[in-house]
Amino acid sequence: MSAALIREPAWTATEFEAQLRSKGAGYHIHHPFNVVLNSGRANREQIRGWVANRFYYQINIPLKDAAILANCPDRTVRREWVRRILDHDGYGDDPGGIETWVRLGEAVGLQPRELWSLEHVVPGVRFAVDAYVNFARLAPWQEAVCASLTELFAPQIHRDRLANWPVHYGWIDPRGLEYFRSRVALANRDVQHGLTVTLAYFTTREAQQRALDILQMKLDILWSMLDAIQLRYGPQETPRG
Ligand code: AHQ
Repeated sequence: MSAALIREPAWTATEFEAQLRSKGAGYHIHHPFNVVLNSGRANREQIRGWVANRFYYQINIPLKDAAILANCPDRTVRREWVRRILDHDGYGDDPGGIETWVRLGEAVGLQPRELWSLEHVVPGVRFAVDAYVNFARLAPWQEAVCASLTELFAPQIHRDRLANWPVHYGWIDPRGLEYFRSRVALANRDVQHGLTVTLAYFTTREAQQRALDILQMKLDILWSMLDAIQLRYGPQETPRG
């Protein structure tokens, strides 16, 4: 951290949020593999590979969120944060997001046993996801909350899939896309809470820079997952832009 930052005044909440949102330029919506996926140029093996590898991320989100709960002494925050675990693991009659992702797997031709075997998960994806869970276990809970703010940019990526996959991938049963449908509203709810915690906790210019660095780390986690998936499944040469 540069000594100069210590003397800089803190950003206002509005400016700090704008700085966080500006990191969206590095979101994995712009990754060449995602561009190929959403422009209809992915083949079935690439789509199955993406679904099977992202499954490892999905089943680890509740572990990450449970780590945040375990580190968080604030009941008011926990009451809100616990909903994220239930969203993925399910609750009562709601099967949850992990089960909905298994439906996505079936829609692209992956049987539940194959998905749950994790046999297709490539080392780079496992490493990136484990890094995220371990960060949440070891960092102050507010820093792990800040890392979840990549979801500021998630509604658009889900809307893109809902708009493009039925057009380009007629072989995928549209009912399999329910997970993306469910996340648009849930991501918007999640980030309102995550932003409130982040804007309240990182209050000096130095701390605000730390928040931007944490968000960049999480962007790198998502980006490196697609790097590893593309290395395994291609395409080797991706079109510019
Ligand atoms: O489906 C996603 C999800 O449940 C979450 C939780 C959140 C977090 O706590 O880090 N991030 C996240 C994301 C999900 N989907 C990703 C996608 O591209 O479908 C995006 C990802 C994120 O932006 O962090």
